[in-house]
Amino acid sequence: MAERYTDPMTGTVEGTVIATHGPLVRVQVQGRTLVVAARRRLRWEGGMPEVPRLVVGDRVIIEMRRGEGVIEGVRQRRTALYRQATHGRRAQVLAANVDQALIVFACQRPEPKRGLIDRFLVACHHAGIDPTLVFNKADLGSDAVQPWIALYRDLGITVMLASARTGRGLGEITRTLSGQTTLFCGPSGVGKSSLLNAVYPGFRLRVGTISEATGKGRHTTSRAELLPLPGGGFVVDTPGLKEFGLWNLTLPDLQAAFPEIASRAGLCRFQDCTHLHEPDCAVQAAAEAGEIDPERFRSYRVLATGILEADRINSDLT
Ligand SMILES: Nc1nc2c(ncn2[C@@H]2O[C@H](COP(=O)(O)OP(=O)(O)O)[C@@H](O)[C@H]2O)c(=O)[nH]1
Ligand SMILES: [Mg+2]
Ligand SMILES: [Zn+2]
Repeated sequence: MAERYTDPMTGTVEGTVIATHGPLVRVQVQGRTLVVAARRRLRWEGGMPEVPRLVVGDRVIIEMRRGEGVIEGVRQRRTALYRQATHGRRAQVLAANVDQALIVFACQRPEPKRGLIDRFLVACHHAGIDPTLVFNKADLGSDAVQPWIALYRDLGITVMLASARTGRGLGEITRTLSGQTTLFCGPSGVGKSSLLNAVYPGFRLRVGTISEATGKGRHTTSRAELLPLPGGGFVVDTPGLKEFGLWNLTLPDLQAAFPEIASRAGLCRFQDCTHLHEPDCAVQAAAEAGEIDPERFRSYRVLATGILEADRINSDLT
């Protein structure tokens, strides 16, 4: 069985955690799935992480003994996707080593919201994963989003038009997913499951269900799983990912996620300018002159105000 893949020098195999079930862990090893236990004391390469629990996407080293595998070590995580725990302020790690996110919106229905698009883009930047914007349902018309496509491309973001119905853009999506670990995110009803089914008919994901958005019902724990792709790579499938990624976001983090703001910040009078109300602010001047897109600047102001508000509440509490 799995001995075929064992490194003859060390007696170990390396794989990717695709699901966790209490003490047992499902691991993908070179196209096959093993269910193995983990040692109680794992060897965390590069030091113990803040949350020393195995999550999907972790690269693990499995010791093979008489056909039984036990996870003994974990490679250092390249990226970690955080989600604010429902109760308290502790963060949960949802998935490790995610390479990229496909941020899916519909061209028209449900109506794409610029504030939400920018929120996802900030979350990706903060998590260190590459975003790609996908506008689906192009078969119903894409005129409304054409100016946005130009805008986001100018900001250096890859933007695709797609239709799960007509097949438009599916080749491009397949190539983008190949060999990568990809998070599909976006509001419910935009066609994420439909796109995945169209690209990989074997998935047979349920279409038109809202459980992922509400997080209610069976999936209250919102534990993530990785779906292995036929040609290598994974798709992160998790219910309730709407709020992902803004954990621990500081104002400088936020500003860094807006290239059109970061590139002008050096020209403001104050080095720690929030670009919300200060005099001689190069960013506000550029926005007034129409050099920064008004909706983008609005997204920035909403998120920045939220961060400053939370800081103020925290400092009042301490
Ligand atoms: N016209 C059109 N409808 C689509 C397309 N993709 C998905 N839909 C429909 O949109 C609804 C929501 O799709 P679903 O895949 O469940 O969205 P999800 O919530 O993002 O996973 C379903 O009724 C789909 O049939 C598309 O490209 N064109
Ligand atoms: Mg779905
Ligand atoms: Zn400023």
